[in-house]
Amino acid sequence: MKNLLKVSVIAAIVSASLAGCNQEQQASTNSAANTQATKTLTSKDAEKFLADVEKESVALNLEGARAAWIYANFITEDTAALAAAADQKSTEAGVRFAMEAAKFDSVDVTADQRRKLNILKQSLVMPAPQDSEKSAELAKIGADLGSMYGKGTYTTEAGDKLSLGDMTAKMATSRNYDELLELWQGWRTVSPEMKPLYERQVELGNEGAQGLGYTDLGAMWRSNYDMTPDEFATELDRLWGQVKPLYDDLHCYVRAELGEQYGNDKVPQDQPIPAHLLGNMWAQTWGNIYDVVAPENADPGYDVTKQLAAHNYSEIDMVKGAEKFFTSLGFDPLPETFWTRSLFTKPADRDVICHASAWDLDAKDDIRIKMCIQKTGEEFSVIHHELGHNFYQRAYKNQPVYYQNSANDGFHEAIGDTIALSVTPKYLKEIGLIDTIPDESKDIGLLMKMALDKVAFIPFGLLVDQWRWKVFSGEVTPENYNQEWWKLREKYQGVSAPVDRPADAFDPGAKYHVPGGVPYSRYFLAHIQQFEFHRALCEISGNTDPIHRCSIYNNKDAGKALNTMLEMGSSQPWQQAYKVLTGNEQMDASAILDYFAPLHVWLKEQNKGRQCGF
Ligand code: X8Z
Ligand code: ZN
Repeated sequence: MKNLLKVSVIAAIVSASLAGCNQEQQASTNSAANTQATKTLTSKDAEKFLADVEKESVALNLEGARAAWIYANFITEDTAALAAAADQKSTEAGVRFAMEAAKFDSVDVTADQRRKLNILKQSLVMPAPQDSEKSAELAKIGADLGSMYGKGTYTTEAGDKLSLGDMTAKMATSRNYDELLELWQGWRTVSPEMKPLYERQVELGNEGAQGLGYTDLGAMWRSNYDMTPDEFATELDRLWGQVKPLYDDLHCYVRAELGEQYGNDKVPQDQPIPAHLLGNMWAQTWGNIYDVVAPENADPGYDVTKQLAAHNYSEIDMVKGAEKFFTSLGFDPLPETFWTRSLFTKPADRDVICHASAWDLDAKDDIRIKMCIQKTGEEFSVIHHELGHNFYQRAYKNQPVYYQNSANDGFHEAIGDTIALSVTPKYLKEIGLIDTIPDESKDIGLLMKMALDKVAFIPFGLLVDQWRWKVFSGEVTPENYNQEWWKLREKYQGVSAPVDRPADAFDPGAKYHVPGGVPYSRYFLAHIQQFEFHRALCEISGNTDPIHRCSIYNNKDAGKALNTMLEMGSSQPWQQAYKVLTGNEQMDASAILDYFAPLHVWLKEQNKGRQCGF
């Protein structure tokens, strides 16, 4: 339940990880206590240890994944207790494996063994202290936080009881300032009660990470990228620095348009944008306000949500549509069990965790998604996103269990999005969802819609973990959780709380991944990577259109190249996997900047004479 991809001991052990030879970690975990033991250990011992762990993990994985699946599909006190018990068992095993793995730090082992040992040491997402009472407490907190979020509702002043899905749908289309404000504040009433649990989770998670030799849990999370934790933080800053000028121009233009819509008294033109006006509960993607900011004369003239309705698409039709894209590239169709075991719609009679996720129960072929699908263009993209996880899981299933993971966690998040970048007008016409392809004069509209989702997301993708890293390191203490959250929201996104927040507010808790304990930098990375993957695949497919009009649909060469990277799993440092597809060993924002270059020119022109910045 903690993990969106694989909810199991391997989730706990491997899923957030990229194995790497992180010397710093090796040294720090090589405590005096185990120096004696390391003298007598050999590579042969490592081989046996790794084989034993592999066996134990496979069994624990299936058990944990099943418990987590049932819980997430049917939230009750009982299922939460069962899931917590399974999670405790997995986490305790993970901690034990990590401690044992550290005993091989000074042993001369093969490169492959070293990689596997490092994976064991680095990749617990929420490590427990070595104390069974505390590990039980930590597991229970995780389940309780998940339940609070999953069951959260808000009853409006008019008396309607709304789920997050209901509120999300309303915020996408409402242009009523007060109604939006009520929904925005309403959802944030679910999180204050999470705060004491979250504080305790931070304490226990830190204690667990420190027991494994890390300074704190944030450092442990940052150690999964085949570079030192500090290098990783610097890398994120570098990438953000590349994108920021484009973001700033988008922000400036959108703020001006919102000023026209709601009045400059409500949207002051020299301040951050009120967070409830951007069409999304967290202001993380802005595509839903495309109609408010659409460029005059450049509107492509179709709306995927309306086209899905016009063609009577059901939720399953949407999933079948997304599957077809993958099979058109040469991937095998999803197994029959995917269709019978997945959850596609919100059940009327029970609480479920609606936040979309993709699962791999057995590392064979029992892959599923769990999603309360809404019939919108936005959700059509999310379905592609989820299936990207499933096709990745299937591609690496023949790797040893240690490597059954993406090259780094950004890759897992980027694959489905990469495919969704190929959902272009040409493709929509090909599958019969639209009748005519808008001509080039409409490109700015197309790019604007895409930028509202992709470019707007990037600072949000960065700040969630900037906040958590400060919380984990103790730089930010519980009294300041909420103020710091808004400080970062203003600094990176230029978005502010529309009203003073109550003293007990815990607004980070209103975002799934915080109570869910899911690291978030992965989405930031994915938004950079997916444009590099798209550019590379388009080149392979022989595309001659501008990159934003390229669709790799039906192109088997592109599918083959993609699969070559996917089937590597995490068997190599991510840089190697990256190179296989893009030719580069370093992430770079030039692909996203090239993609949006025509829009950026246009935005600069629109912003002439405006006072940008926040
Ligand atoms: O959580 C998700 C996916 C599941 S891994 C639906 N995403 C992030 C979010 O919703 O906040 C996808 C993009 C960002
Ligand atoms: Zn995802």
